Amino acid sequence: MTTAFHADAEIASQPQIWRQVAEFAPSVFSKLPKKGERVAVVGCGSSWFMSMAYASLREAAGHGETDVYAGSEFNYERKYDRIVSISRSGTTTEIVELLGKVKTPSVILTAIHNSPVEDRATETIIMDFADEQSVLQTRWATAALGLLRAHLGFDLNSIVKDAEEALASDISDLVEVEQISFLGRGWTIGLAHEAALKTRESSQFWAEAYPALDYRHGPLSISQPGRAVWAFGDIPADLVRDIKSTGALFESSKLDPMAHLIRAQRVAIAIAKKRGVDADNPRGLARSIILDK
Ligand code: F1P
Repeated sequence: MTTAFHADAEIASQPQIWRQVAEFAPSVFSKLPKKGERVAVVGCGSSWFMSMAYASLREAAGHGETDVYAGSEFNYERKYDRIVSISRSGTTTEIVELLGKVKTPSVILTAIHNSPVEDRATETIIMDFADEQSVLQTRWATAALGLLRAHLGFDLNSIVKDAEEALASDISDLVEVEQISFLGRGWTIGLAHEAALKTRESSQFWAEAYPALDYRHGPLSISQPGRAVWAFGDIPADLVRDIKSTGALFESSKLDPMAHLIRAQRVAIAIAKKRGVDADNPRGLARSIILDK
């Protein structure tokens, strides 16, 4: 299948979307957690993985303790000053229910106006310009994380060039492998999970994700020629050596890790095309998971 997917155009639009996010971000900074607040970040699927990345970055930046939960696994016994939730659709059942139950001040980051989450959250940030036609989340995920990075003081405009480079780079070797394990450290662990989810969703392809140093605790056994290990951000030289000695293709990059994720999105779509799978409509997935009660 060589047809273009909505996801192709959405992935390619990321440099432009990141510029828009950089311009939009200061207008909503007052809705986001203050320095020193104890925060929980929640989301499902891609929105959970972006939550993971943000939580790690926020705490590392000295903004305060920041926990992260999949929407279904929130710990209602813990006390937080604020809940940050991410949901492109604004209709995901776990997030709607969670925000309906808690009394904690909350802010929802969504792409949709007048959604059920908006009624339940204290504050709403709507980035409709980053919404997507594909069921697959690509630019929404990086726009959401980009906004939160901007609030932590990061200049998104400084990595637009990296995004352009990731879009123009050669991915042909990676499209030929039979399996990919994605690795990260700190905030890039969320990116590794997102990259693995992307390849599973879009092309029903075998991909996994681990904190880099944990990869040696067993998962390394699946590494071999014809498979790939993909690191987001820096990983220790001795781990790179151990990975390379298995004969697997090793991918790493000097690009900003969020821009490096664009390469993984492209690989995911290219594999879908190679396998004749409809990347815009992943098997068994809807744009939003709304559970029957
Ligand atoms: C979360 C999510 C996505 C997934 C699919 C279904 O959606 O699980 O990660 O790719 O689109 O929903 P949302 O809460 O961000 O709308």
